[in-house]
Amino acid sequence: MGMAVSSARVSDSAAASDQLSAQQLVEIYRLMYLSRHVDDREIMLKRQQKIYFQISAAGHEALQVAAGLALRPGYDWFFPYYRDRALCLALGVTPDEMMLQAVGAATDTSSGGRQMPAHPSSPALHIVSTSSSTTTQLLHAVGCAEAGRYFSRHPEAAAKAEGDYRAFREVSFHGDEVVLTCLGEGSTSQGEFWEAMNTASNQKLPVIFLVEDNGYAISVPVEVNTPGGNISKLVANFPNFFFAEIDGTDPEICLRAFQAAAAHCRAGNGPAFVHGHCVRAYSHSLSDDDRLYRSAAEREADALRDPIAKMQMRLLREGILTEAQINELEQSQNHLAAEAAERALEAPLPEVQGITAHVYSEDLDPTGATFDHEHAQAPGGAGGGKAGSAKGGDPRTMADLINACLHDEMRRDPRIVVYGEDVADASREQALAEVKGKGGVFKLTAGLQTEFGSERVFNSPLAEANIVGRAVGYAARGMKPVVEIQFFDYIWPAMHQIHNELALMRWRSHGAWAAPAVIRAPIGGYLTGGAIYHSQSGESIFTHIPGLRVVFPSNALDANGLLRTAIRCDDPVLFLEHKRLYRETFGRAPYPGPEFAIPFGKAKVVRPGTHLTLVTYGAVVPRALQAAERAQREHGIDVEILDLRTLNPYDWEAIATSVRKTSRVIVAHEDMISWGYGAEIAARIADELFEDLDAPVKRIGAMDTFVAYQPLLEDAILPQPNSILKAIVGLKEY
Ligand SMILES: Cc1ncc(C[n+]2csc(CCOP(=O)(O)OP(=O)(O)O)c2C)c(N)n1
Ligand SMILES: [Mg+2]
Repeated sequence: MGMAVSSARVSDSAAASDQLSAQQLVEIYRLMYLSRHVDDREIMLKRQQKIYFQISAAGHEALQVAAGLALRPGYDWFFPYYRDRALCLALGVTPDEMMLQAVGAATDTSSGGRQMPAHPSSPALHIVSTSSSTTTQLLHAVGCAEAGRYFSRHPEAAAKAEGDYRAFREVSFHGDEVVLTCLGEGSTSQGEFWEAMNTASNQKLPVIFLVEDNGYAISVPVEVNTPGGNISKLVANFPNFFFAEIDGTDPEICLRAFQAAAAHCRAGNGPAFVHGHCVRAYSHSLSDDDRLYRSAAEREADALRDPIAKMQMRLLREGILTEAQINELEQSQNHLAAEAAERALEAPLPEVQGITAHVYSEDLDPTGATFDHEHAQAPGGAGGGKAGSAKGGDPRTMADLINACLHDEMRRDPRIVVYGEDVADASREQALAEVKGKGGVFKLTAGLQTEFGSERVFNSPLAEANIVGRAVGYAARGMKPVVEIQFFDYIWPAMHQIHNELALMRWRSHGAWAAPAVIRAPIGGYLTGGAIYHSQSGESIFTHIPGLRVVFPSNALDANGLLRTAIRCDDPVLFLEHKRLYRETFGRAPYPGPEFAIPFGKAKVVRPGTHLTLVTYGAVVPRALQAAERAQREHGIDVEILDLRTLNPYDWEAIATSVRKTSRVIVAHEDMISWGYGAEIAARIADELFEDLDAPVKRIGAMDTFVAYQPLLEDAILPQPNSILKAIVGLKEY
């Protein structure tokens, strides 16, 4: 199998024709052998129950070492997968670092004992923390490449700034750096593979996709995952790519391919796709036994293609090393691995007190005084969105003040990019000479592209995982993506990225990496006709994700101040905007100026009262206010209403203070009642405030079903002022 190159010129042909020196060949063999031996050493430790998991690069070494040697650690960027030991060794990760991760040591620099072995991370080498999820890393690589391009075109954006996340996000860029991301052939079945290829191709990004094709995805052979059995054939029509399909067991062929791929990328011609046919020399992992599903003949045929054996034969055949010299070299590498293992077994173990370290940023606290401009407003300046009005003026809607905040923050911080479905004014810029522009299906991003240009405000493909996955890559590189999911109802394709990547990046890398992006999502019902797929709630599914901040404002001013904090803070934030509240008369406010921020975790007493506490948020706030007015008027019941404003973190102190005062409490929300957000709050009140209660904790929420189209049904499904009033009266009389 030779190297088949198509679709692009090979600009690095001079390098490609150079002979590799004997010294280079020996170094390649050394790295390949070291990788295999670290694997073998780990397998021994696993059998002795001194480590707890093992997955090997065996059979992939030629491809990986070649990739590592063709690229530049600490200059280029790397998004590997869980089988990339040889790549990491070639980039400069040490056997010691690998063994420390295998034992789960406190001094495991990749994760502090949190991730399995072979899940590397190294800020110095630009290896971004990887998860066990197959293929999520590809979209991170795409976002990282976009960020690199952005910084090289806007170097001023890289400047450090105090007072927000930028103080803690290092930025480096060169203008011609390449991003490598790796995956197995089975993983090309994942939608995110195609989503990443789409954007890399469309935007001509300098990303090398390396498919390490060992013919199996655990026990599933390639033809089951890939129609026709060859991924290269399926991707061949993507524009702008350099393609190479190669014998991934021959490091020299591999090196040529990566040199050519890197040259194509560095020259700005687009991405590259290197498809290496290798072998899986061992089973999938030590938890797998391939004799259960592979014939002996097949396994023997693979053994004949083992890259280590082949390379050793070559060195002997070409007289580069004698048998004695090979033995000597191998012994020296065996020592390295053995000593690394010994040191790791002596290493200190992580302290249990440290378990929750790095769930959130420890540098910038979004609940702190930095963001408290609510009580001491900074002087206003020019700003305020499309109108560019000064602070004050007529009361404006929540939609207006969110739009104003986006304008203000984009003016202030050149690292912000805004993208999502339909968020641009018009992707075909020339149309803007004669049309007003779209600016989001709810017009929340209106005018941003017109003011800040198409590099900072643009439409994404119709693919939610693409939106969030790229945001992880952007943010890891130091940018601030403020992305939109068009409807909360369609956030689910992005769930994998949110749950396993965005929110976890910091904790799993023990603070080395973070992805402080903002996801804005219109949520909720009460729309009359919104029906099942435009009325969904579901915030508790996201408050159940450690590492993710969840914000849910009920009025224009809060939305403005909380979005500012979301954008400036150093944590990933899900910013939920209730569609019904976007343009309501309720909760309008004058523009508060470009520095107005509200800290997270601070509830607001929107109606003081003495008889009963009602804890709520979002679109239930105005409905609860209506119910409370009637309770006062018709029943003489004085209800205190707390608007939580942020759901993670939430203001326990405010809840406790109010409940201690009233001794009766209802938790009300629009989402379904069972397993809803109120269940947690009610349980905690019952647990910690039991002595203060004169009645059971009550909950109000939607019926346990989706929201129906017919308004009669919608009204019955969602909580209404009447049902809230009934609950208030019932609880007061309890
Ligand atoms: C999203 C996701 N689904 C399932 C798994 C479980 N899993 C781990 S590896 C693997 C097979 C991957 O095969 P391939 O992409 O060919 O890579 P290889 O391990 O062969 O190098 C599966 C199904 C996972 N880690 N992530
Ligand atoms: Mg495979």
